[in-house]
Amino acid sequence: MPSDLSAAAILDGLATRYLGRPLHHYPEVPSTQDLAREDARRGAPEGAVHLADHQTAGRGRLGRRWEEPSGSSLLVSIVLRPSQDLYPKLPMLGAVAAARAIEQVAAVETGLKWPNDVLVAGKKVAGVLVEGEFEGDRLVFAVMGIGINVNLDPAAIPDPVYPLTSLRHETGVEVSRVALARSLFHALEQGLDRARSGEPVEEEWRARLLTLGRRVRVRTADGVDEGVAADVRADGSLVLRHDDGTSAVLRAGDVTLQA
Ligand code: BT5
Repeated sequence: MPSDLSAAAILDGLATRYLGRPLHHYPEVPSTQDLAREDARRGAPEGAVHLADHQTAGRGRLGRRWEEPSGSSLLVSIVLRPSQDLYPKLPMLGAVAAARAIEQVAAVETGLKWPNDVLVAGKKVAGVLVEGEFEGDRLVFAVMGIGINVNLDPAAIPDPVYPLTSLRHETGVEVSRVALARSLFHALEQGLDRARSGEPVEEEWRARLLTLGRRVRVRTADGVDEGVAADVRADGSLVLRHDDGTSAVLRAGDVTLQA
């Protein structure tokens, strides 16, 4: 099937200063994260993007797989050169930008599930993976990966850790990956600009989180924790209040919302 996606199609009408410039598009790669990382090591500027129609080794957080039938998804990796202070906020900025772009292009409501899954109708439609390159403690660059299920049949992904959906599945119509890419790059550039001008970018992220105030079960590297998602901190961590009144601050994990 010929792809509707190409660098030229996205660049034609892209209203960004630097995000998506330059733009590299491939039919199939192991992971766009690796291409963006290699590009950044060679000195690629902030905003350089690598996107693909299909990944044979797409990855999520904690070494998990990200999967999609070819041509069904938006799979992008973006080279970023943030300050050390901005780095922990990148997952929030990515999730907010993906949510904004989805709402604009597909006209559906979204919500965020801590830490950075985008949900539509309670199911996962997009995920964000931020990887940093460090020299000792010093951040050299970051690569932000975003995967959005656009025209995907949810049944094509077996045994997801969380129920999933796609924009076409929710709206009943094919959604343009070109329009979505443009909107995503624009929203992300705006978010980065706002963050760099000192705006507290965690506020929109917090406002979009469906998790707050809900009873949750969180799977972490240390096991399973349960309680009420009481708050989030500016660094993105989740404050979980246990039934016995104690609380825990969690930096990473997988949340399931309880009834
Ligand atoms: C994420 O990880 O949600 C981050 C996904 C980032 C993917 C992008 S695509 C472009 C770039 N290149 C890459 O190689 N990666 C990035 P996590 O929260 O760990 O979710 C992974 C889990 O989601 C898996 O263990 C599956 O259960 C499930 N999953 C896999 N494919 C999915 C899909 N298409 N939609 C929803 N869930 C999926």
